[in-house]
Order: sequence, then C-alpha cells, then structure tokens
Amino acid sequence: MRVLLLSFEYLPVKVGGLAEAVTSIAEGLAKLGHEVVVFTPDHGRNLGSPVKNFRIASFGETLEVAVRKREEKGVAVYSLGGGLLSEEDVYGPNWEGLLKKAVIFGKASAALLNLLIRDLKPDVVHAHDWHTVFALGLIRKYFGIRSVFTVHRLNKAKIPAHYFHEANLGELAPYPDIDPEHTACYIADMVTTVSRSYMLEEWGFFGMFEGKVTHVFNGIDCTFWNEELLETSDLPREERRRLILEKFGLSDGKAFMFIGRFDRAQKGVDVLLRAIELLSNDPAFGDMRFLIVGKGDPELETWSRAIEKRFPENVRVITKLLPRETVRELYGSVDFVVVPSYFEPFGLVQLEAMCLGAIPIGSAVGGLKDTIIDFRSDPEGGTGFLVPPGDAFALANAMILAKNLDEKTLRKLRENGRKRARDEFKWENACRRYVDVYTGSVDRAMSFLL
Ligand code: NHF
Repeated sequence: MRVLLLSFEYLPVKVGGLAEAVTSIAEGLAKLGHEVVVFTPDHGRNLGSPVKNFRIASFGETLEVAVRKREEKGVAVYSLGGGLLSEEDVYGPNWEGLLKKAVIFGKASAALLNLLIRDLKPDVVHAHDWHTVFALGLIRKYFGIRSVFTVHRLNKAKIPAHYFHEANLGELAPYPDIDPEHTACYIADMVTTVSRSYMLEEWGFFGMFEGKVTHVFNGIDCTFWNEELLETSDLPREERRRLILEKFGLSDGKAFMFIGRFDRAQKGVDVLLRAIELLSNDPAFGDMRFLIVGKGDPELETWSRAIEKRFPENVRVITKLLPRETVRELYGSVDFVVVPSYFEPFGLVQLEAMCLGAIPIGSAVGGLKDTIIDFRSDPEGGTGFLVPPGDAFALANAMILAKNLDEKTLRKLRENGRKRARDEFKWENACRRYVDVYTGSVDRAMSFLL
C-alpha cells in the first residue's frame, strides 16, 4: 500500500524520540514492501534536491513554498521550505511562531498533495503528534483519504480557534480554544499511541475515542545499538567500565547512568538527584558512580553541578550533546541505566540500554512498565527494576539492591534484556501492526473487556 507520513521531525532533524520513531516506521514499512512518502518541514536544513515551487496564501501574505525531495532507504522524503517552514528551531521560534508554522505546514502539505495526487494518491495518511493536525485535517477535507493519528506524547495545550480558521478548517473550531490532539483524534479513522500502559494511564483522553483507539509499541534498532560495534568490543565489560569512568576522571565502581532532557515535567532527573543525596548517607555509596548526561532546565543543571561538586568522587555531569556512537560506548560500559521519568509514553533509553547490556532501573509508568520486567517480581525473566515514579527513596533502594547483585544474576538480567529488546521490540513488529491499523484489522482497546 502507499502510505503518506506527516511529521515535524524526521532524521537527521531530531529534537526527541519522535525523529527516531517516525524514521524507523517509514523505513520499516518500506522494508515490508510498502511505498512510503514523508512530508516534513525543511526547518532550514535544505535536504535533498529542489522538486517543486508553489505559492500559498497564509496569514495575509503570499508565501513561496520550496519543496525538496530525497530518497532514503526506500522512503521518498519531501521537505517543505519557505517562510517559517525554513525556521531552524523545529518547535519555534516561539509558541505563536510554532502555531503559525504548523498552519503553514498544513496548507503547504495539502497543496503539495494536490500537485502530486494523480501519481501519488496515498491509501492512508498517517500523522504524528499535534503539529500535523492542520495537515491531517486539510488532507482529509480535500481528499477524503483514510487517516491514522499517532500520539507520541500528549501535549495537552490549547490553540486559539483563529489558527484553525486561518488553516481553512474553521468547521473544526467551534469554540475559542481548541485542543489540537482531541481534534486530530476526532477526525482520524484510527488513533494509536506508543504503549499500552500510556494509553491506559491517559484513558481520560484516549477513552474519548474508544472504538478506534489502540496501541502500537515502538521498536528499537538493535543493529545500531549493538555491542559488537563498540570500539572496545573485545574487552570484558568491567574493563570497558573502568576505562569509561577513568575518562571522566572517576575511579572504578558500579556505574549508573542517566541520559535525557533535564526537565521538570517528564524525565525526572530531579528524582535521581534526590536519590543520590539519600544514597550519600549509605555505606554502599562509596563504590557507586553516577554519569548524568543531558541538559535543559538551567535550575536542574545548577542542581546537578552542585551534586557533582559535593560528591566529586562519585558524580560526573555531562551537559554536552554526545554523538550517538559515544552514547553507545556509554551504554556498553555502564552497569545500570536509570530512567526515573514521571511519565513516559514509550521511552527509548531503556531499550537502547537493554540492547547493549546495561540494566535499566525505571519508573513503573507507560512504555517503561511495558518493556522492563522487574527482577523482584520475576527473578527468572527479569530485565531490570521498576520503581514508583517520583519516589527517590524507592529509586535509591533499587539502586542499592542492583549494586549488590552477584555477577551471575547480573549476567542473566543482561541476557534477558538483550533478548527481550531484540525479539519483542523489533521495528518490524511495530510496522506490521501499523499495517493492520491502516487496514482496520487490528484489536482495539475495549473498556468492558476484562
Ligand atoms: O518514545 C517516540 C517518543 C517516545 O516516550 C517517548 C516520548 C516521545 O516521550 O514515540 O515520543
């Protein structure tokens, strides 16, 4: 079948996990033999060769849209540039600018499809996250194509109705403030989100679309996140850990890593910082090492720097953006990866870690709960540890427990993790399920099915 994907992020343009997910879905569908076309804003990257120029009316002005096209791993990627579509800040320049960018992307996408429709009528249009609501709405309105909307993370923001009017979608905006996620789900034929637990945690929202809502787990690309590709693959794991810690000026010890955005709402680096403060009073702390990789909220950066200063023998904070290959070396060397998210629709870190033999200690929420099997509830099949979200005590306890495990148990956890990531969270499985979503032959969430 021919699938048109709409997304604000597509690799190499990456802000968060959305880029990885949409690119993997596109490439995975192509591998299954489907024809895949992607529309995405160019964000000033000028990727691909120019193929089309046209003009649209928008916000009282005439905008020249310049479309570039590239073929990548069997996927035709059209990037739409001009005006705000060429703004380098993917989700900017500010909230209003982003809303305008989303409207312009919508109109430009519908206009581009209008030019391509004779040769390229999609069987299904699959839109990702709320920024594509205008594009989805217009493509549905003009072409009536079957549509699927995927929520990678609920944003829960409202948009003034005039943006819908400007997008020629006034019929979708009868009230002054509109929830774009609700609108996108409302107009789509099928709604998906990226884990079953996230769907259930947010049932207050997803339940409104019962009958057409289901989950499709994301996957993980274990060909990249692969121990054999490590620069130090020939060394035993403890030696790799010693070398990595040495690189950061730390002596050897059990190594715990956090990697992610420093934000207050989702990723929970503050929970880890509190857990480290608690652990500092425990005798076990002496041989615990913490690598904290990420950046974001300046207050959290200051807090983590303060922790690093207080515990110079134990903590290193790395606020530089690291290349994926370096991150792979880290996963392949540390003992544990801590994922203390308050909520996590799917979360890729825990699976990247599992592919590379780092044992995840994560919050029992969303995709973390669906991918990590807690060692305490299943000593045979466990792949890591689950703790209640926001609970620094529970996290500190789990870290002590993990630190004290014997080598044999650690090996088992690693092996189980690798196997689970590789076998059960393949992108191929996700893509096969998306095809079922496209054709309607997929199970739906039913609140009365016990
Ligand atoms: O993995 C891709 C990603 C998820 O949990 C992640 C999130 C945003 O918050 O689906 O989207």
